[in-house]
Amino acid sequence: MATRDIRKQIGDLRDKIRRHDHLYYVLNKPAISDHEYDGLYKELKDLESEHPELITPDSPTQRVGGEPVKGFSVVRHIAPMLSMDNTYSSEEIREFDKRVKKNLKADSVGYVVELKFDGVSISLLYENGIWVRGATRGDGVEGDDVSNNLKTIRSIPLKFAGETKKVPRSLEVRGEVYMNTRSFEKINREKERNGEEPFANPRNAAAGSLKLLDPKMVAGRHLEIYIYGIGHCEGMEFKEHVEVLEYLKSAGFRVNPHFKLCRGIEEVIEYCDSWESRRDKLDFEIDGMVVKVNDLAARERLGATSKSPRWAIAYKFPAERAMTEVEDIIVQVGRTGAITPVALLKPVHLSGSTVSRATLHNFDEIARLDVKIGDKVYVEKSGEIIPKVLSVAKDKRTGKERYFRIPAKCPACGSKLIQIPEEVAIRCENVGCPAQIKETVLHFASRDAMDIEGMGTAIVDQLVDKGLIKDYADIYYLEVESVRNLERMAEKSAANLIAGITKSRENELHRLIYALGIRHVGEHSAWLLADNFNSVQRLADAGLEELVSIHEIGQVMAESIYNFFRSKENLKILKKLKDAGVRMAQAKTKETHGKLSGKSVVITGTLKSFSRSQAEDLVRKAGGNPSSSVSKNTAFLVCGEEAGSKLDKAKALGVKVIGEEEFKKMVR
Ligand code: 0OX
Repeated sequence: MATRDIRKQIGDLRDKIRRHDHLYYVLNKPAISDHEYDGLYKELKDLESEHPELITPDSPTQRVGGEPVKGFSVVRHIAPMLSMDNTYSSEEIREFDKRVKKNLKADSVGYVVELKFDGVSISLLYENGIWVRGATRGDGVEGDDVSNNLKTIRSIPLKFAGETKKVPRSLEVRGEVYMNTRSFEKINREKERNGEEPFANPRNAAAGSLKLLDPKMVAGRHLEIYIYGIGHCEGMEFKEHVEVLEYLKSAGFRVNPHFKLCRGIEEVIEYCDSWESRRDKLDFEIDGMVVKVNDLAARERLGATSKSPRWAIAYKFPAERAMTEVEDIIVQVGRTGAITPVALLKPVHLSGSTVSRATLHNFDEIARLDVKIGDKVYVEKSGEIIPKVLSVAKDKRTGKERYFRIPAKCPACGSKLIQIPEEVAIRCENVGCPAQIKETVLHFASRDAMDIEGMGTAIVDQLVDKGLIKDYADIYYLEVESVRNLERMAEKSAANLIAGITKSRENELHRLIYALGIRHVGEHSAWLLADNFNSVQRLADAGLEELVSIHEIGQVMAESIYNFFRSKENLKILKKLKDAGVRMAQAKTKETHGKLSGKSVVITGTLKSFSRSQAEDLVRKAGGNPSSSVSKNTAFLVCGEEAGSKLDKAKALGVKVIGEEEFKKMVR
């Protein structure tokens, strides 16, 4: 066949597949069987492998093409991704309306009310109707380029639908990636089977999946998306938000049908309220509604405050509550030996998942709530916070409820529990307590520490209970043979786990310092310690005075670090880590010092990883001068979330603006 014919055949097949993808993934109206679809796909795949020169990035076969990556590059959004003001009452919504009307000098304003999808905000960039890239919100100015992962979401068009009337030169589309309730539960069941920590909620599951480095794994997570607007647009004009939504729909994007153009604020409130009771009928989670001014010219006139646009507001639903019964109260032993009481509940459905335990924080809280075993209680779950017991329904008491007695002995090792003066917590002080070992190992392996995949509760429990490990250093001496026989451990997972452990030997020093589990040393302090000492040995040798001389290391933390390295037990574990080949040092970071030498740097907005003073300190360390006001002498502005007027001034003066990620790279 002539190349021209093959080109046409490939083009037709692609169009056909795109149309069926749209029918299936966007409109939920498949027109052919899976078998027929697979046939079309295979035909295209075969033709493309015979003619690889004809493969284009927008081909449906290129969705899961990317290989695993080491990390994501950072990209700058053309228009910043703004955040929204939140309200929790209809009164505040009425006040929002008053403000809008006053600013616009208008008697009535049309609002579009949408569902507020509880997922991960993303931005997709298209040029002339062809997919360019997709990125997370990040700090609003810059985000991670997660294109290969987003491409696995089949409802995201790689090319606008054929019938799209007009196509803009450049278009940034905004939406929310989410995981539906069924997929969320399925993935958590799988995670539990593999002995991994389940996700706390569908939002975390979606965020975690989007950050996976292997697109093939992301494809297996079945993420979905709803598109709710545009950021930047060049080469096309819109007058109203409803028109934008209609256009996006016509171009093939998945726009949720549940939005309403309301002609007054009372209609807005009514529509919002109607969804509060209907939300559980959806197969995904929403955490409220979004109210937006429909007229785009009016939006321009309203502009934005230092934090968010004046033309939109989120109406958040109150956290869901439910009543259930306390079947028992148990105590858990934490990493540091602190004992926490936990209520075991009769399972109850709450905010998209089943809740069967709730924290009671400490024994004072049990007394404050006056909660007994057998009580009916109200529980609440908001965001990723572990469910908590709000109050006891005392009118439902039958007289059969039992008091909970504070245990005298540790439930894990039987040691006597100790109440430390000035502390609310009761502690088990036995360093060999298996419950504490499990927690320290879990912390050591956790994502922000040594990041060892597969080292979840079910596996760690067995490793400790079977005596295969006595501390976290022992994990480096495990062999495939010894883990293969653990329950819920398939042949491949055993090899994967050992591979994960091996890989972690090379981790950066700050991860290791955080993983050691020194009391009071969080991620940021671990980072500072790594930067100042460059090796575990140097840190271990540091005296109290040297430790407190480091900015941000206070007396309490310094003592904790000092004591940690004076414990014979800990030194033994450190030696085992070293002998196992774990990287215990890093190259001196001095050469980066002076990178900002003599430069004036201004920081605005909220940064995710540092407080303002931490960030300024980093600037100083790199030789720069932190300043509080933007001028033409400012080298650059570091822009965090909810940036204020400094951002406007920097833009007006043409001062370079960078996001948090770029800043981190600069100062490290
Ligand atoms: C959502 C959602 C989020 C963006 C900045 C001002 C209006 N989570 O469902 N954001 C927006 O739009 C914002 N709309 C939504 N539906």
